[in-house]
Amino acid sequence: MKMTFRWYGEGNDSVPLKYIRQIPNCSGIMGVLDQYAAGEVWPEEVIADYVKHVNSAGLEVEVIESVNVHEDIKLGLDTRDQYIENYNQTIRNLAKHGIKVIVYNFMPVFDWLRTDLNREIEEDGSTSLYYDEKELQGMTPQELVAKTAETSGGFTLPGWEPDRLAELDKVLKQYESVDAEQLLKNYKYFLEGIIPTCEEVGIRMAVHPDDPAWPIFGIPRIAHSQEQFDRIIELVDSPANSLCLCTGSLGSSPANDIPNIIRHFAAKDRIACAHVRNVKYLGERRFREASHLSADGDLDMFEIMLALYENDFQGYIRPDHGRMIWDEQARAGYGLYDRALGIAYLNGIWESLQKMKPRQ
Ligand SMILES: [Mn+2]
Repeated sequence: MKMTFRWYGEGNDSVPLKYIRQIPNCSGIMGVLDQYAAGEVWPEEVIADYVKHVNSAGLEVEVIESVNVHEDIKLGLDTRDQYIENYNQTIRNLAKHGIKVIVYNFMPVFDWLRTDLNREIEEDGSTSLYYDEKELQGMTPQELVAKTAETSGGFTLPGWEPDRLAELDKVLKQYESVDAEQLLKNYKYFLEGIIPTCEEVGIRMAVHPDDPAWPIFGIPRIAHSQEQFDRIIELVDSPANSLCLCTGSLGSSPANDIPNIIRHFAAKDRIACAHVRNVKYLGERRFREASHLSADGDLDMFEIMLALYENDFQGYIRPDHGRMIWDEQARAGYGLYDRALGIAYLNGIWESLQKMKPRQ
């Protein structure tokens, strides 16, 4: 495995590349050019400069997270063909500069979603991201967008790009006629349009699971269980059509057995990258994020790393959302300290596995 760290770009991240380079075993970043709206082509010269800049800090950038999918593609509108062609051009441009994996998601309207970005954890005074379905039910989508923006501390949030939510009322209306089966058909059309390009240039697409792992506001979601991912990888049967196995997103539902899901898809070589973090259940569809340590949450991080190790996982891995600790001011979930602790911990598990349990 290759250990990496999510980074939002110069001037857009509280963590400098220099600090990331100093985290033990961290060889690269999962990067993004978020100045481009969904549907726009990422210009080759801008990608070239970006990769050069990251490389000059002693880090690789072989994973991009994310290239957002235009809403018209998810809705299956006539305009989708142009957006798919633009996506293909971005894939080609990224491949020319060493990118191997593109993370994306196929969640309609909203990406990941929480009801509180700064929930205090009483035991230790840190804060973390928090979700309560009951609170969500008392809010309109518009109210949730407003609250998320107000409490983000001035940082832009991935998946909450202004362009994505600018036409919220209109887009919500458009989805009234799209059910889960139609969404899956639109998804197939998208994959059929881009996977041949990926195969040609050596890029693997990695779909991120829905977060949380169930439909919200009555909008369909189709990527949050083993069965659903089986359907997705069969839409176009190619290693280029792979998963970003996010333990915390899938793990928001106790119904998902994460180590088993990893074993299932790793054996098929369909995990291109992994986000590894923990989650703490507080009740029915109510959870908060925890430190990476198994004992602090409800996921067994040893079993998760073991499942990757036993399947000789060669992909990219990164810690995921951390708590905000030591008075750090950063983008919610994406401070330096707790994610660096997460890496140190995952490194420790991996080293123990290597020394104690040689692969058969
Ligand atoms: Mn994730």
